[in-house]
Amino acid sequence: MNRSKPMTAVVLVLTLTLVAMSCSGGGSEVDSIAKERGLSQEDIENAVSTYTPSGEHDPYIMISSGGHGGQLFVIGVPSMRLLRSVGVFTPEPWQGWGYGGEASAAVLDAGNVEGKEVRWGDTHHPALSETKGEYDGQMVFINDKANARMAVVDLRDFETKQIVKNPLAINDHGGAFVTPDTEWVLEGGTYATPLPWSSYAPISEYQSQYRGMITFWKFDREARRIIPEQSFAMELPPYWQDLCDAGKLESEGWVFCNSFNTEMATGGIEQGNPPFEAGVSENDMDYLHAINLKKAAEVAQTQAQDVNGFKVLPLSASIQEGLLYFMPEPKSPHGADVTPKGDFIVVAGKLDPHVTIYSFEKIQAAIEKGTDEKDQFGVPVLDFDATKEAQVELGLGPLHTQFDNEGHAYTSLFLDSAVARWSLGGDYHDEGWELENSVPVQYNIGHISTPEGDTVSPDGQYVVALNKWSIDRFFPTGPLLPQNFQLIDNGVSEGQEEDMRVMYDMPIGNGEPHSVQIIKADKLDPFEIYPEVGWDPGTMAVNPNAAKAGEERIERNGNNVEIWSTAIRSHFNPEHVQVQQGDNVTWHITNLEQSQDATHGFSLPGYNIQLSLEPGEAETIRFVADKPGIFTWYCSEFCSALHLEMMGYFMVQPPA
Ligand code: CUK
Ligand code: CUA
Repeated sequence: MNRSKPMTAVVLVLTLTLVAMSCSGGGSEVDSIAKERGLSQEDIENAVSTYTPSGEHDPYIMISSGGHGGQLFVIGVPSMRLLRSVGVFTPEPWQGWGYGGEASAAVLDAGNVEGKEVRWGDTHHPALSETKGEYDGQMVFINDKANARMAVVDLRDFETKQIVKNPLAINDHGGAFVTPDTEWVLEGGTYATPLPWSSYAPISEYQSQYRGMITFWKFDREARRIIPEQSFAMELPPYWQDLCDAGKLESEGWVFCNSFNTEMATGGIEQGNPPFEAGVSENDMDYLHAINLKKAAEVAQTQAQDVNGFKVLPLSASIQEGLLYFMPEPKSPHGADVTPKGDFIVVAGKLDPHVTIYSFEKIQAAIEKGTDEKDQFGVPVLDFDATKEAQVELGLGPLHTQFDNEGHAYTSLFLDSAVARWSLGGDYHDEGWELENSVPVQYNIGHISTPEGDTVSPDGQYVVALNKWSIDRFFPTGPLLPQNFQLIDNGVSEGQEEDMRVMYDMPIGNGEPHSVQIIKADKLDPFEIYPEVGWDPGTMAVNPNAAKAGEERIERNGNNVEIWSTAIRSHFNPEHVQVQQGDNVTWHITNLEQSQDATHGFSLPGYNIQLSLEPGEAETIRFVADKPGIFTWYCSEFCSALHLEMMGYFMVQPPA
C-alpha cells in the first residue's frame, strides 16, 4: 500500500502553489519563514511530508527496542513523535513498573537469573506477533541480549506480561523473531558457553564442552503467554549464532540463522592470542544455518533431553534426523532476512561489500541431493554455489535488509553510513538483482526498517535508519549523545524510481535501540480505559479482591493490616492509614475513573513505592512497615485542579 504518497505530493504541490500565489501577492509568510530560518526548498518539502497537525494520528506505529535501557519505545511514523516508553526488563517509575505493584514484581522476578535479581536488559529485536505472516497487532516480543531472556508485551495496554529466562544460555542475539502464525518465538544464542552456562567448564575445553543453541519458545495465543514446558532448544556447534529469521510461505517451517566465529577463537589477548576481533574473522566463510523447525518440533517430542529443566535436542539427533544444514556464507555475516514470499534469504556480510542471496528452492534441492561435506561436528555442509542465487555489491559494511511493496530491498551499510536500495530478482522486479540507489545517513547505521517490511506484504514509502552515532546532528548533551533515527523517503512510487532522501532526524535520548518494526496503526486496537473497574493488568481480568467503591476499609488481623483503597478525582479513600511499626501491610488500590487519560499515581515516599493506576486499574502492594514516622503519600500524576490535595497520611507508630 502506498496511498498516502500521491497524497503527500498533492499536499506539497498545493502548498507550493499557495506559496507561489501568496508570493505574487507581496511575499508569502511560508516563504519568509523559510528564508528567515535558512530552509531550502528540500527542507520545506521534508517538513510538509512529515508534519502531522495536532490531533492527527500517524498512519504507522513503530515499535522500537530500547537497547540497554531495557525498554520499548512507541513512535509515530512519519511524525517521528515518541508516544511512550514501555517498561520491560528495567523498572520504570512513571508506569509504576517495578516499584511495589505485585503484578510488575511478579513479571520482573520471573526474569531473575538463578535467583539473582537482574533489573536491566539489553533489548535488541522487537517482534510483532503475526497471523499468516502479517503483523496482527496483538503482541510484541523482545529479547534481552545480556541475560538471555524473552519478554512478552500485550498491545492492548502496551504492558509487559511475561519475562522468561532461558535456562541454557546467559546471552542471546537471534531473537525475537516469530514464525508466521506466532506458534514459536525464536531466541538464538550468541557467545558459546557450556550448556547450561551455569555448569562450569574451562575455556581450554571450548570445542568439546562449549555449545551454541537456538531456543524455540512455544507461544499460546489463547493465554497470550509463552509456555516454557512446551518449548525446546537445539544444541548447536560452538559457533556464535547471530541473527535469525523464520521462513514464510514457501519456506514456512524453516528457520535461518547466521553465525560467526566458525574459527572457534577463544581470545586471550593477554596470553598473546589474537584478540577476538581478529580471531573470529580469519575464515573467509562462516555458516548459514538452515533448520527444519517443523520437523524438529516433532523430533523433540521423543528425542529431547533434559538440560537444566529444559528440553534440548542433542546435536547428534538433529544431524541424524536431518534437521540442520549449513551453507558457507561470506565472512562474519550479520542480518539474515527472508524475502516477502519466503523464496530467498538475504545475508549481509559485515566484512564483505556484497549481500548474498540464497534460494530456498536450491537449498531444498541440495538437501535432496545430499552432501558428503561435513563440519567437524558432523553437520552436513551444502555447496555454496549450488544454494546461492545471486550476490549484489552494495557498499561497505552491509548489515540488515528490509523490503517494500515494489520488489526492492533496502540494506543498511554501516561502514559507508548509507542506505542502499536494490531490486530483487526472481519475479519481484524486472531489473533483477541490482543496486539502484543509495543515500548517506548520519552516522553508522545499524538496523533499518520499512513499514511492515519483514512481513509477507510489505508497504512502501518510508525507510527508517537506526543510526548509532549522531555526532554533530544535535545539541551535544555532554559526552554521551543520543542515537539518531532518520526517516527516509524511499523514492519509489508506483513504478517510478527516484532518489531516496532523508526527511527527518529523531534523537533517541534513552538507550541504544537496535531494531524496530513498523505496523499499520489501524491494526492496533488498544484499550482506551481498562474494560472493567478493578482490572488487574497482570491477569488481564478483574481481581475479585480489588477495592470497590463504597467498600473501602482497613482490616487488622494480628499484625497484618489489609487496606482497600480507591482513587478518584481528587481524593483517595481512606486518607488516613495508621499502622504499628513492624506490621505487614497489604494495600489494594483501585482507580475508579472511567474517562480516558484519568490516570492516578500512588507514591508512598520512603518505602520506594510508586504506582501508575490507569482508569479502572487495581493494584496490590505488600510491604513491612519497618520504618516509623509520618509518610505523606500522594497522587503522582497531575490529574485535576486539586491534584496536590489528592494525598493521605500513612502513620507508622513505633512501639511505646
Ligand atoms: S544487531 Cu545491533 S545493529 Cu543486535 Cu540486530 Cu545489527
Ligand atoms: Cu490523582 Cu493527581
